[in-house]
Amino acid sequence: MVKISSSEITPEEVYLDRRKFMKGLGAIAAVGLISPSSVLPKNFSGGEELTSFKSITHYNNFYEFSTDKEEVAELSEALTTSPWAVEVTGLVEKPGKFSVDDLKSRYTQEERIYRLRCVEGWSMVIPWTGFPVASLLKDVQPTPKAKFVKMTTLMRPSEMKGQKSWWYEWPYVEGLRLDEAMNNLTLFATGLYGKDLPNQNGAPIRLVVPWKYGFKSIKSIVKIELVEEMPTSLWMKAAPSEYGFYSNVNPEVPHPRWSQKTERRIGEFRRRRTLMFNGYEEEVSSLYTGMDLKKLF
Ligand SMILES: Nc1nc2c(c(=O)[nH]1)N[C@H]1C(S)=C(S)[C@@H](COP(=O)(O)O)O[C@H]1N2
Ligand SMILES: [Mo]
Repeated sequence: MVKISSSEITPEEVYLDRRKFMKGLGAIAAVGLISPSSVLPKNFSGGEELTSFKSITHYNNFYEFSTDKEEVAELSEALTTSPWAVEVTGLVEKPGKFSVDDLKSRYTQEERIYRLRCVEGWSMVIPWTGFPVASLLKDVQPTPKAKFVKMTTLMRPSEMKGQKSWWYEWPYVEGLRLDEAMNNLTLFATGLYGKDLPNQNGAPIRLVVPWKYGFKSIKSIVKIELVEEMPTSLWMKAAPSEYGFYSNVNPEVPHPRWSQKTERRIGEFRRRRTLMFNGYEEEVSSLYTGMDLKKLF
């Protein structure tokens, strides 16, 4: 028998092996011995092939480190992610500061496979680990006045060299309408491929909103604020004619400088068609009834 040293096994292989194992458990669950939901990761990608761990962790947009996607992995090693606290504040009955360890033990960590569509026209399929944003929001109890959730990335130019650039108004800010944040798909990710979240992907905790362009999924969050008015994101300030608050994936609404009809799945050669709401129409379209979808961007 050929021995494989553990250093030759990629995280991807370990993960896929574990999933095979869990599928086995799923079969046992089907005969009623254990509950299937406790062992099978939820797949919201339509069974599409996962993007490789290598691509997910070496082709990154994280402007706090660099605007060069291939440089982010190495530069982000400088980030200290422990200890890390997330402050929840604003229009809530129960504000508080939560350590990431606390959040991870308080809320069951689920696996969710989502497509990620960047506004630049590329996409990936990523197996996240995390918990619904709704779980945390329910616990802090938003007051009736709260209409939006504003989220902020860490500000630490000593470790995030990109924050020395004057092009952007740091720190990175993003936001959702409260009902968007409460949607079942909206996730706080704390890991991917069954491992802790790599720094370049937004360690130790980042937002994932799979029906919106990737820039809405803010990384390395330190503050969550419930507010009455629509927050202004970093991208709305940087280029108001190009980036709006909603930014739902919509193949019919071109970016001012390029079409959004197609995308390149990382690892594939031919472009594929971009789907309305990135393929999550069934889950989220009711959030926007009565709104002009062409204007959302
Ligand atoms: N704080 C912060 N969050 C961010 C970004 C960023 O530059 N800074 N880039 C966004 C963009 S444009 C995309 S496409 C995704 C990329 O996530 P990934 O590197 O995990 O694939 O993160 C988003 N979140
Ligand atoms: Mo992006």
